[in-house]
Amino acid sequence: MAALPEPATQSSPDTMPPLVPNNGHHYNPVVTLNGWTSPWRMNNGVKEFHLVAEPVVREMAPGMKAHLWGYNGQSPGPTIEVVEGDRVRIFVTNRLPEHTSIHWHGQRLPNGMDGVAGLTQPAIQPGKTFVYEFAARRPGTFMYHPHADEMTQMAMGMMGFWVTHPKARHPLIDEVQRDFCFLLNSYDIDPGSYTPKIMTMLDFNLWSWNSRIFPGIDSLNVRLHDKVRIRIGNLTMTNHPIHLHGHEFLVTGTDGGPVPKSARWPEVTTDIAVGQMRQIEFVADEEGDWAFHCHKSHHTMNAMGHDVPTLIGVDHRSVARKITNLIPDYMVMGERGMADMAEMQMPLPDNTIPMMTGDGPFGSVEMGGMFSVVKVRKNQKPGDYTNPGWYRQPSGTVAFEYAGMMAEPARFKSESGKSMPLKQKPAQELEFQIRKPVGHSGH
Ligand SMILES: [Cu+2]
Repeated sequence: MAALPEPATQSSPDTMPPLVPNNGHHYNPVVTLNGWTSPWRMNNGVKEFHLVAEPVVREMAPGMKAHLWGYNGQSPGPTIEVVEGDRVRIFVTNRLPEHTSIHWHGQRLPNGMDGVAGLTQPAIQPGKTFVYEFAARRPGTFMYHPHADEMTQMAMGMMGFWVTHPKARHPLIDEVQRDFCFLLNSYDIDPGSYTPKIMTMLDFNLWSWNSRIFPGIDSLNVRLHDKVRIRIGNLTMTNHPIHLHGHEFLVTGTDGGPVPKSARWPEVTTDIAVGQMRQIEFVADEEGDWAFHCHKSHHTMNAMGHDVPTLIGVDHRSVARKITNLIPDYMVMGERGMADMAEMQMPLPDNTIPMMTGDGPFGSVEMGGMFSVVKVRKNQKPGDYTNPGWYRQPSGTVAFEYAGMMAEPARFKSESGKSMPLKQKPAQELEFQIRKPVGHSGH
């Protein structure tokens, strides 16, 4: 047992079933969205894990692969799941071309185990293995990531989730039937290329959950009336207001610990700032396919250019005719909005997916990025996480097209200005003609 534990690797980007503990304290294990939990071995009462930092190929969605850095074959790395009070030993082997370290975000631990290269330990050089060892003192929701060349290594996908279950019934940690977790991360990968641009600071083009983008993100499948917990950590460079349809939830915990019951309030959207984690909980008591997504509308899009002019209302048919003479494949788009993007068959470069896509039972969902669906079903068996397919709404409960007579709309006549009435009547409406200046002295 003195030797290193065999590192487990995962080649599939699918959501793996929960890892039910076969030794130690029993708990309801988490399900990592499009991820997995690391197995461990017991060694004289210590839970031993082996993480290998290495280059990986991550399928971000069917049809798009990224060359990332991660742990044990995937980005993010495996979820580490332990119980409060467990003594944990983690071997970290570095197979990257540069040095690294791992910081255990949110943990109470001896200072020298905090993983800040240069500050609390020497960096782990390529080819070397370091050992971290501490007790999981506090139950809750945590994450891990490098604290060495952090900008590069996080932009390349190095991160993972950590859950510490309470060792006994905890007054602030409820038992739940479903416990999901995932990290918010983002990449800047030009269409047709494979490696993230690590110098990007804000204008990322792929907004992902566990390095997956819609329609590559699995649905969260639960049974009607299940109590559901979803744990989310943000390792991007901006905040994400995460929004659930059809239910209200409580924020029951953060990476700082469980929230006192008196301090919880209902939400349908919770903002998760950079470096924060949120635990949300709700009773899934409405059957259906409920959208679950970041509420920043640009974060539910896939690779797109942002420096494109708005063309709504512009008639550019005559321009298009001239361009088509030069570029026969040229397509007019954007005149009526961008929804055409979801359906158009424009040739894409290899290794990218459309900006907005995803076929639902009623047509294109016109989404990408940070979007998934919580599927609540009466017939979902306890412990069954398989996808039940599309929800079939009872007849008469789906929005439908009005086929009656159209009345002339009654226009509301403005009566504004009563609270602070103007002294004089407003000036007559004027029509302006704007001429742009020509050169320095022109008007
Ligand atoms: Cu977002």
